[in-house]
Amino acid sequence: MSEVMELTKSQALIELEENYGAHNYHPLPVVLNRGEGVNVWDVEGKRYLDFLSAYSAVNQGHCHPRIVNALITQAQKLTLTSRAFYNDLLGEYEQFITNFFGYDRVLPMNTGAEGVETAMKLARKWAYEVKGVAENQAIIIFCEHNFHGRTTSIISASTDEDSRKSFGPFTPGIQVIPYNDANALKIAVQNPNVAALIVEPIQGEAGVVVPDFGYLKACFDFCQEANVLFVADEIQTGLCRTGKMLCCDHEGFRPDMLILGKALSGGTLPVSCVLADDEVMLTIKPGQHGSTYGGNPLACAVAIEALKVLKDEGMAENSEKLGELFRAEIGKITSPLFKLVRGKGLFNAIVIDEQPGKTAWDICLLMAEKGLLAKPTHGNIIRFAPPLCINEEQVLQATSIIRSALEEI
Ligand code: IF1
Repeated sequence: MSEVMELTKSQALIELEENYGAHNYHPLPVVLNRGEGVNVWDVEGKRYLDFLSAYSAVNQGHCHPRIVNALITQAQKLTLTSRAFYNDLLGEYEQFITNFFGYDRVLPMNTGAEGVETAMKLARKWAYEVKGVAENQAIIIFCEHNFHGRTTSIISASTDEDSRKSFGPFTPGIQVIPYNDANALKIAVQNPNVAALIVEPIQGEAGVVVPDFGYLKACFDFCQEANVLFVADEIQTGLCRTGKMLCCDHEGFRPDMLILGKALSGGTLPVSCVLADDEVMLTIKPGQHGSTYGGNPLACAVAIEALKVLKDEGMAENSEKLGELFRAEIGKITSPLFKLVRGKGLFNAIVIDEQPGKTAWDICLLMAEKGLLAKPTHGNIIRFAPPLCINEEQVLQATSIIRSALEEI
Protein backbone atom coordinates (compact mmCIF):
# COMPACT_ATOMS: atom_id res chain seq x y z
CA MET A 1 0.00 0.00 0.00
CA SER A 2 1.29 3.41 -0.89
CA GLU A 3 1.62 5.87 1.97
CA VAL A 4 0.13 8.62 -0.16
CA MET A 5 -3.66 8.75 -0.12
CA GLU A 6 -5.06 7.69 -3.47
CA LEU A 7 -6.87 10.53 -5.20
CA THR A 8 -10.38 9.78 -6.42
CA LYS A 9 -10.89 10.03 -10.16
CA SER A 10 -12.67 13.36 -9.64
CA GLN A 11 -9.91 14.77 -7.44
CA ALA A 12 -7.26 13.79 -9.98
CA LEU A 13 -9.16 15.50 -12.81
CA ILE A 14 -9.77 18.62 -10.74
CA GLU A 15 -6.04 18.75 -9.99
CA LEU A 16 -5.23 18.62 -13.71
CA GLU A 17 -7.35 21.72 -14.32
CA GLU A 18 -5.84 23.38 -11.29
CA ASN A 19 -2.33 22.74 -12.60
CA TYR A 20 -2.70 23.38 -16.31
CA GLY A 21 -5.70 25.66 -16.81
CA ALA A 22 -6.14 29.37 -16.34
CA HIS A 23 -7.79 30.06 -13.00
CA ASN A 24 -10.74 32.01 -14.42
CA TYR A 25 -13.43 29.81 -12.82
CA HIS A 26 -14.27 28.34 -9.44
CA PRO A 27 -16.50 25.32 -10.19
CA LEU A 28 -18.31 23.07 -7.75
CA PRO A 29 -16.08 20.02 -7.16
CA VAL A 30 -18.08 17.69 -9.43
CA VAL A 31 -16.55 16.19 -12.60
CA LEU A 32 -19.16 15.21 -15.20
CA ASN A 33 -18.74 12.87 -18.12
CA ARG A 34 -22.27 12.03 -19.30
CA GLY A 35 -25.64 13.70 -19.74
CA GLU A 36 -29.12 12.66 -20.84
CA GLY A 37 -32.23 14.82 -20.58
CA VAL A 38 -32.37 16.34 -17.09
CA ASN A 39 -29.65 14.06 -15.72
CA VAL A 40 -25.86 14.23 -15.66
CA TRP A 41 -23.40 11.71 -14.23
CA ASP A 42 -19.98 12.24 -12.65
CA VAL A 43 -16.89 10.13 -13.31
CA GLU A 44 -17.67 8.02 -10.24
CA GLY A 45 -21.05 7.17 -11.80
CA LYS A 46 -23.16 9.29 -9.43
CA ARG A 47 -26.29 10.75 -11.04
CA TYR A 48 -27.50 14.34 -10.55
CA LEU A 49 -30.46 16.45 -11.61
CA ASP A 50 -28.89 19.32 -13.55
CA PHE A 51 -30.47 22.55 -12.30
CA LEU A 52 -28.09 24.83 -14.18
CA SER A 53 -28.44 23.50 -17.76
CA ALA A 54 -25.10 25.08 -18.68
CA TYR A 55 -26.63 28.49 -17.97
CA SER A 56 -29.67 27.66 -20.14
CA ALA A 57 -27.70 26.37 -23.12
CA VAL A 58 -29.24 22.90 -22.75
CA ASN A 59 -32.90 23.93 -22.52
CA GLN A 60 -33.78 20.96 -24.77
CA GLY A 61 -32.06 18.53 -22.36
CA HIS A 62 -28.61 16.97 -22.48
CA CYS A 63 -27.70 15.15 -25.70
CA HIS A 64 -31.17 15.49 -27.18
CA PRO A 65 -31.36 12.62 -29.70
CA ARG A 66 -32.81 14.72 -32.52
CA ILE A 67 -30.22 17.48 -32.09
CA VAL A 68 -27.34 15.01 -31.76
CA ASN A 69 -28.59 13.22 -34.86
CA ALA A 70 -28.67 16.47 -36.84
CA LEU A 71 -25.13 17.18 -35.60
CA ILE A 72 -23.75 13.78 -36.57
CA THR A 73 -25.48 13.62 -39.92
CA GLN A 74 -24.25 17.06 -40.96
CA ALA A 75 -20.77 16.49 -39.48
CA GLN A 76 -20.32 13.55 -41.84
CA LYS A 77 -21.19 15.70 -44.83
CA LEU A 78 -19.81 19.24 -44.50
CA THR A 79 -18.90 21.25 -41.40
CA LEU A 80 -17.30 24.52 -42.49
CA THR A 81 -16.79 26.45 -45.69
CA SER A 82 -16.24 29.94 -44.26
CA ARG A 83 -18.30 32.70 -45.82
CA ALA A 84 -15.90 32.96 -48.74
CA PHE A 85 -18.25 30.51 -50.46
CA TYR A 86 -21.94 29.73 -50.18
CA ASN A 87 -23.06 26.57 -48.39
CA ASP A 88 -26.31 24.72 -49.00
CA LEU A 89 -27.71 25.15 -45.46
CA LEU A 90 -27.18 28.80 -44.57
CA GLY A 91 -29.98 30.15 -46.75
CA GLU A 92 -32.37 27.50 -45.50
CA TYR A 93 -31.47 28.30 -41.89
CA GLU A 94 -31.81 32.06 -42.48
CA GLN A 95 -35.26 31.60 -44.00
CA PHE A 96 -36.29 29.26 -41.19
CA ILE A 97 -35.16 31.40 -38.24
CA THR A 98 -36.41 34.71 -39.67
CA ASN A 99 -39.86 33.17 -40.21
CA PHE A 100 -39.71 31.55 -36.78
CA PHE A 101 -39.17 34.89 -35.00
CA GLY A 102 -40.68 37.31 -37.52
CA TYR A 103 -37.71 39.41 -38.69
CA ASP A 104 -36.47 40.35 -42.17
CA ARG A 105 -32.90 39.14 -41.66
CA VAL A 106 -30.45 37.28 -39.44
CA LEU A 107 -26.70 37.69 -38.88
CA PRO A 108 -25.15 34.45 -37.62
CA MET A 109 -22.30 34.41 -35.10
CA ASN A 110 -21.01 31.88 -32.53
CA THR A 111 -20.81 32.93 -28.89
CA GLY A 112 -23.30 35.08 -27.05
CA ALA A 113 -20.72 37.82 -26.57
CA GLU A 114 -20.20 37.96 -30.34
CA GLY A 115 -23.95 38.34 -30.76
CA VAL A 116 -23.96 41.30 -28.37
CA GLU A 117 -20.92 42.86 -30.08
CA THR A 118 -22.72 42.48 -33.41
CA ALA A 119 -25.80 44.22 -32.03
CA MET A 120 -23.61 47.07 -30.73
CA LYS A 121 -21.98 47.51 -34.14
CA LEU A 122 -25.34 47.38 -35.94
CA ALA A 123 -26.84 49.92 -33.55
CA ARG A 124 -23.94 52.31 -34.14
CA LYS A 125 -24.00 51.92 -37.91
CA TRP A 126 -27.78 52.46 -37.96
CA ALA A 127 -27.38 55.56 -35.77
CA TYR A 128 -24.90 57.14 -38.21
CA GLU A 129 -26.37 56.04 -41.51
CA VAL A 130 -30.11 56.09 -40.80
CA LYS A 131 -30.82 58.13 -37.69
CA GLY A 132 -28.24 60.77 -38.62
CA VAL A 133 -26.09 60.90 -35.48
CA ALA A 134 -22.74 62.63 -36.05
CA GLU A 135 -19.79 60.26 -36.55
CA ASN A 136 -18.35 58.85 -33.29
CA GLN A 137 -21.09 60.39 -31.15
CA ALA A 138 -23.45 57.41 -30.82
CA ILE A 139 -24.46 56.26 -27.33
CA ILE A 140 -25.71 52.83 -26.34
CA ILE A 141 -27.65 52.52 -23.10
CA PHE A 142 -27.24 49.55 -20.75
CA CYS A 143 -28.68 48.80 -17.31
CA GLU A 144 -26.95 48.52 -13.95
CA HIS A 145 -25.97 44.96 -12.93
CA ASN A 146 -26.19 43.78 -16.53
CA PHE A 147 -24.38 40.73 -17.85
CA HIS A 148 -23.85 40.51 -21.62
CA GLY A 149 -20.49 38.72 -21.89
CA ARG A 150 -16.77 39.16 -21.44
CA THR A 151 -15.34 41.11 -24.39
CA THR A 152 -13.68 44.45 -23.80
CA SER A 153 -16.56 46.48 -25.27
CA ILE A 154 -19.18 44.53 -23.36
CA ILE A 155 -17.42 44.85 -20.01
CA SER A 156 -17.21 48.57 -20.74
CA ALA A 157 -20.94 48.55 -19.93
CA SER A 158 -20.58 46.37 -16.83
CA THR A 159 -21.06 47.65 -13.29
CA ASP A 160 -19.43 44.59 -11.72
CA GLU A 161 -15.97 45.25 -10.26
CA ASP A 162 -14.66 41.71 -10.92
CA SER A 163 -15.63 41.99 -14.58
CA ARG A 164 -13.92 45.38 -15.05
CA LYS A 165 -11.04 45.85 -12.62
CA SER A 166 -7.68 46.16 -14.44
CA PHE A 167 -9.21 45.49 -17.85
CA GLY A 168 -9.48 49.14 -18.91
CA PRO A 169 -9.32 51.42 -20.82
CA PHE A 170 -12.90 50.93 -21.87
CA THR A 171 -15.01 51.51 -24.98
CA PRO A 172 -16.64 54.95 -24.99
CA GLY A 173 -20.21 55.75 -26.05
CA ILE A 174 -21.89 53.78 -23.28
CA GLN A 175 -24.36 55.08 -20.71
CA VAL A 176 -25.58 53.01 -17.78
CA ILE A 177 -29.02 53.62 -16.20
CA PRO A 178 -30.86 51.82 -13.36
CA TYR A 179 -32.74 48.61 -14.24
CA ASN A 180 -36.52 48.40 -13.78
CA ASP A 181 -36.83 52.18 -13.97
CA ALA A 182 -38.61 53.15 -17.19
CA ASN A 183 -38.47 56.81 -16.25
CA ALA A 184 -34.66 56.69 -16.24
CA LEU A 185 -34.83 55.43 -19.82
CA LYS A 186 -37.40 58.06 -20.78
CA ILE A 187 -34.95 60.76 -19.68
CA ALA A 188 -31.89 59.08 -21.24
CA VAL A 189 -33.44 58.77 -24.71
CA GLN A 190 -34.01 62.55 -24.86
CA ASN A 191 -30.36 62.73 -25.94
CA PRO A 192 -30.53 62.61 -29.76
CA ASN A 193 -27.23 60.72 -29.93
CA VAL A 194 -28.73 57.62 -28.32
CA ALA A 195 -28.70 54.71 -30.78
CA ALA A 196 -30.05 51.84 -28.70
CA LEU A 197 -30.98 50.30 -25.39
CA ILE A 198 -29.49 46.83 -24.87
CA VAL A 199 -31.27 45.03 -22.05
CA GLU A 200 -31.83 41.58 -20.51
CA PRO A 201 -35.60 41.00 -20.09
CA ILE A 202 -34.71 39.28 -16.80
CA GLN A 203 -31.24 39.86 -15.38
CA GLY A 204 -29.54 36.47 -15.07
CA GLU A 205 -26.15 37.03 -13.51
CA ALA A 206 -27.61 39.70 -11.22
CA GLY A 207 -29.57 36.83 -9.61
CA VAL A 208 -32.68 36.28 -11.78
CA VAL A 209 -33.95 39.80 -11.23
CA VAL A 210 -37.46 40.02 -12.72
CA PRO A 211 -38.50 43.60 -13.52
CA ASP A 212 -42.05 44.81 -12.83
CA PHE A 213 -44.60 43.69 -15.38
CA GLY A 214 -44.91 46.45 -18.01
CA TYR A 215 -41.34 47.74 -17.60
CA LEU A 216 -40.07 46.23 -20.85
CA LYS A 217 -43.04 47.40 -22.92
CA ALA A 218 -42.76 50.90 -21.43
CA CYS A 219 -39.07 50.98 -22.41
CA PHE A 220 -39.96 49.73 -25.89
CA ASP A 221 -42.54 52.52 -26.27
CA PHE A 222 -40.11 55.22 -25.07
CA CYS A 223 -37.51 53.89 -27.53
CA GLN A 224 -40.03 54.01 -30.40
CA GLU A 225 -41.03 57.59 -29.61
CA ALA A 226 -37.39 58.69 -29.51
CA ASN A 227 -36.26 56.70 -32.60
CA VAL A 228 -33.98 54.52 -30.47
CA LEU A 229 -33.52 50.78 -31.06
CA PHE A 230 -34.80 48.42 -28.37
CA VAL A 231 -32.35 45.50 -28.34
CA ALA A 232 -33.29 42.43 -26.28
CA ASP A 233 -30.46 40.21 -25.11
CA GLU A 234 -32.47 36.98 -24.89
CA ILE A 235 -29.36 34.79 -24.91
CA GLN A 236 -30.37 33.41 -21.52
CA THR A 237 -34.08 34.33 -21.21
CA GLY A 238 -35.05 33.25 -24.72
CA LEU A 239 -35.95 29.91 -26.25
CA CYS A 240 -38.67 28.90 -23.77
CA ARG A 241 -36.67 29.40 -20.57
CA THR A 242 -39.22 31.77 -19.00
CA GLY A 243 -42.40 30.04 -20.18
CA LYS A 244 -42.71 31.72 -23.59
CA MET A 245 -40.57 31.38 -26.70
CA LEU A 246 -39.10 34.80 -25.83
CA CYS A 247 -39.28 36.60 -22.52
CA CYS A 248 -40.47 39.77 -24.31
CA ASP A 249 -43.52 37.76 -25.47
CA HIS A 250 -44.87 38.05 -21.91
CA GLU A 251 -45.35 41.76 -22.56
CA GLY A 252 -46.51 41.34 -26.15
CA PHE A 253 -44.05 43.32 -28.24
CA ARG A 254 -41.31 42.56 -30.75
CA PRO A 255 -37.85 44.07 -30.04
CA ASP A 256 -36.14 45.98 -32.88
CA MET A 257 -33.17 43.66 -32.52
CA LEU A 258 -33.08 40.25 -30.90
CA ILE A 259 -29.89 38.52 -29.74
CA LEU A 260 -29.98 34.74 -29.29
CA GLY A 261 -27.31 32.21 -28.28
CA LYS A 262 -26.88 29.34 -25.83
CA ALA A 263 -29.88 27.02 -26.45
CA LEU A 264 -29.92 27.93 -30.14
CA SER A 265 -27.72 24.84 -30.47
CA GLY A 266 -29.16 22.87 -27.54
CA GLY A 267 -25.73 22.82 -25.92
CA THR A 268 -23.82 21.16 -28.74
CA LEU A 269 -21.69 23.97 -30.17
CA PRO A 270 -21.52 27.77 -29.93
CA VAL A 271 -24.27 29.25 -32.11
CA SER A 272 -25.56 32.81 -31.73
CA CYS A 273 -27.28 35.34 -33.94
CA VAL A 274 -28.81 38.78 -34.23
CA LEU A 275 -32.23 39.22 -35.83
CA ALA A 276 -33.38 42.58 -37.23
CA ASP A 277 -35.25 44.18 -40.11
CA ASP A 278 -33.80 45.59 -43.34
CA GLU A 279 -33.46 49.17 -42.10
CA VAL A 280 -30.97 48.03 -39.45
CA MET A 281 -29.41 44.91 -40.95
CA LEU A 282 -28.66 46.28 -44.41
CA THR A 283 -26.45 49.03 -42.98
CA ILE A 284 -23.66 46.45 -42.74
CA LYS A 285 -22.07 45.75 -46.13
CA PRO A 286 -19.68 43.02 -47.33
CA GLY A 287 -16.38 43.12 -45.45
CA GLN A 288 -17.70 45.16 -42.54
CA HIS A 289 -18.49 42.35 -40.09
CA GLY A 290 -18.38 38.57 -39.81
CA SER A 291 -16.69 35.49 -38.38
CA THR A 292 -14.97 32.39 -39.77
CA TYR A 293 -17.42 30.00 -38.12
CA GLY A 294 -20.55 32.19 -38.25
CA GLY A 295 -23.27 30.54 -40.34
CA ASN A 296 -21.34 27.28 -40.81
CA PRO A 297 -23.44 24.39 -42.14
CA LEU A 298 -23.00 22.30 -38.99
CA ALA A 299 -24.36 25.14 -36.85
CA CYS A 300 -27.22 25.75 -39.30
CA ALA A 301 -28.33 22.10 -39.25
CA VAL A 302 -28.16 21.97 -35.46
CA ALA A 303 -29.94 25.30 -34.88
CA ILE A 304 -32.88 24.40 -37.13
CA GLU A 305 -33.35 21.14 -35.22
CA ALA A 306 -32.85 22.80 -31.80
CA LEU A 307 -35.63 25.33 -32.58
CA LYS A 308 -37.97 22.63 -33.92
CA VAL A 309 -37.48 20.55 -30.77
CA LEU A 310 -38.48 23.49 -28.56
CA LYS A 311 -41.77 23.83 -30.44
CA ASP A 312 -42.50 20.14 -31.09
CA GLU A 313 -42.00 19.22 -27.45
CA GLY A 314 -44.04 22.10 -26.06
CA MET A 315 -41.15 23.35 -23.97
CA ALA A 316 -42.56 26.85 -23.45
CA GLU A 317 -45.77 25.40 -21.96
CA ASN A 318 -43.85 22.92 -19.83
CA SER A 319 -41.58 25.68 -18.57
CA GLU A 320 -44.56 27.88 -17.68
CA LYS A 321 -46.46 25.11 -15.91
CA LEU A 322 -43.61 23.47 -14.01
CA GLY A 323 -42.16 26.85 -13.10
CA GLU A 324 -45.39 27.56 -11.19
CA LEU A 325 -45.11 24.19 -9.46
CA PHE A 326 -41.44 24.78 -8.60
CA ARG A 327 -42.10 28.16 -6.97
CA ALA A 328 -45.19 26.86 -5.14
CA GLU A 329 -43.23 23.93 -3.67
CA ILE A 330 -40.21 26.07 -2.77
CA GLY A 331 -42.57 28.60 -1.17
CA LYS A 332 -43.52 25.95 1.42
CA ILE A 333 -39.96 25.81 2.81
CA THR A 334 -39.83 27.08 6.38
CA SER A 335 -36.04 27.08 6.97
CA PRO A 336 -34.83 30.39 8.46
CA LEU A 337 -32.12 30.39 5.76
CA PHE A 338 -34.74 30.70 3.03
CA LYS A 339 -35.61 34.34 2.29
CA LEU A 340 -37.52 34.23 -0.99
CA VAL A 341 -37.99 32.58 -4.36
CA ARG A 342 -38.43 34.54 -7.60
CA GLY A 343 -38.47 33.88 -11.31
CA LYS A 344 -40.53 33.18 -14.39
CA GLY A 345 -41.13 29.79 -15.98
CA LEU A 346 -38.20 27.52 -15.17
CA PHE A 347 -35.82 30.46 -14.66
CA ASN A 348 -35.77 30.87 -10.87
CA ALA A 349 -33.58 31.74 -7.91
CA ILE A 350 -33.78 31.65 -4.15
CA VAL A 351 -32.21 34.19 -1.86
CA ILE A 352 -30.43 32.76 1.19
CA ASP A 353 -30.13 34.47 4.55
CA GLU A 354 -26.57 33.28 5.01
CA GLN A 355 -24.99 32.32 8.33
CA PRO A 356 -21.40 31.23 9.02
CA GLY A 357 -21.01 27.68 7.65
CA LYS A 358 -24.41 27.98 6.00
CA THR A 359 -23.66 29.95 2.85
CA ALA A 360 -25.24 29.49 -0.58
CA TRP A 361 -22.02 27.70 -1.56
CA ASP A 362 -22.34 25.28 1.41
CA ILE A 363 -25.97 24.63 0.47
CA CYS A 364 -24.97 23.89 -3.14
CA LEU A 365 -22.35 21.41 -1.91
CA LEU A 366 -24.96 19.65 0.23
CA MET A 367 -27.48 19.61 -2.64
CA ALA A 368 -24.82 18.07 -4.90
CA GLU A 369 -24.29 15.35 -2.30
CA LYS A 370 -28.04 14.75 -2.41
CA GLY A 371 -28.03 14.60 -6.22
CA LEU A 372 -28.90 18.09 -7.46
CA LEU A 373 -26.54 20.54 -9.17
CA ALA A 374 -27.03 24.30 -8.90
CA LYS A 375 -24.66 27.24 -8.63
CA PRO A 376 -24.61 30.26 -6.33
CA THR A 377 -24.44 33.73 -7.83
CA HIS A 378 -23.55 36.92 -5.97
CA GLY A 379 -22.83 35.01 -2.80
CA ASN A 380 -26.28 34.50 -1.36
CA ILE A 381 -28.42 33.68 -4.41
CA ILE A 382 -28.89 30.18 -5.88
CA ARG A 383 -30.13 29.93 -9.44
CA PHE A 384 -32.37 27.02 -10.53
CA ALA A 385 -32.77 26.46 -14.27
CA PRO A 386 -33.27 22.80 -15.22
CA PRO A 387 -33.59 21.53 -18.79
CA LEU A 388 -37.12 22.24 -20.04
CA CYS A 389 -37.81 18.56 -20.77
CA ILE A 390 -38.14 18.08 -16.99
CA ASN A 391 -41.35 16.42 -15.73
CA GLU A 392 -43.49 16.95 -12.64
CA GLU A 393 -41.97 14.05 -10.72
CA GLN A 394 -38.45 15.36 -11.31
CA VAL A 395 -39.47 18.86 -10.18
CA LEU A 396 -40.87 17.37 -6.96
CA GLN A 397 -37.68 15.32 -6.44
CA ALA A 398 -35.69 18.51 -6.87
CA THR A 399 -37.78 20.64 -4.52
CA SER A 400 -37.59 17.93 -1.86
CA ILE A 401 -33.77 17.85 -2.18
CA ILE A 402 -33.64 21.65 -1.94
CA ARG A 403 -35.93 21.63 1.11
CA SER A 404 -33.98 18.92 2.92
CA ALA A 405 -30.66 20.66 2.19
CA LEU A 406 -31.97 23.93 3.64
CA GLU A 407 -33.39 22.16 6.68
CA GLU A 408 -30.46 19.85 7.44
CA ILE A 409 -27.51 22.17 6.93
C1 IF1 B 1 -19.74 32.17 -18.07
C2 IF1 B 1 -23.56 34.61 -15.77
C3 IF1 B 1 -25.32 33.37 -16.80
C4 IF1 B 1 -25.66 36.05 -20.86
C5 IF1 B 1 -26.35 37.08 -21.50
C6 IF1 B 1 -24.66 37.28 -23.11
C7 IF1 B 1 -23.92 36.26 -22.53
C8 IF1 B 1 -24.42 35.64 -21.39
C9 IF1 B 1 -27.68 37.53 -20.98
C10 IF1 B 1 -22.59 35.85 -23.13
C11 IF1 B 1 -23.63 34.62 -20.74
C12 IF1 B 1 -23.05 33.25 -18.98
C13 IF1 B 1 -21.69 32.95 -19.39
C14 IF1 B 1 -21.19 32.03 -18.31
C15 IF1 B 1 -21.92 32.37 -17.09
C16 IF1 B 1 -23.18 32.94 -17.62
C17 IF1 B 1 -24.05 33.63 -16.76
F1 IF1 B 1 -23.68 34.07 -14.58
F2 IF1 B 1 -22.33 34.97 -15.94
F3 IF1 B 1 -24.35 35.65 -15.89
F4 IF1 B 1 -25.81 32.59 -17.66
F5 IF1 B 1 -26.12 33.89 -15.96
N1 IF1 B 1 -25.83 37.66 -22.58
N2 IF1 B 1 -23.90 34.10 -19.64
O1 IF1 B 1 -26.18 35.47 -19.76
O2 IF1 B 1 -22.67 34.61 -23.78
O3 IF1 B 1 -20.36 34.68 -24.73
O4 IF1 B 1 -20.81 33.25 -22.76
O5 IF1 B 1 -21.78 32.66 -24.99
O6 IF1 B 1 -19.14 31.16 -17.73
O7 IF1 B 1 -19.19 33.27 -18.19
P1 IF1 B 1 -21.32 33.76 -24.07
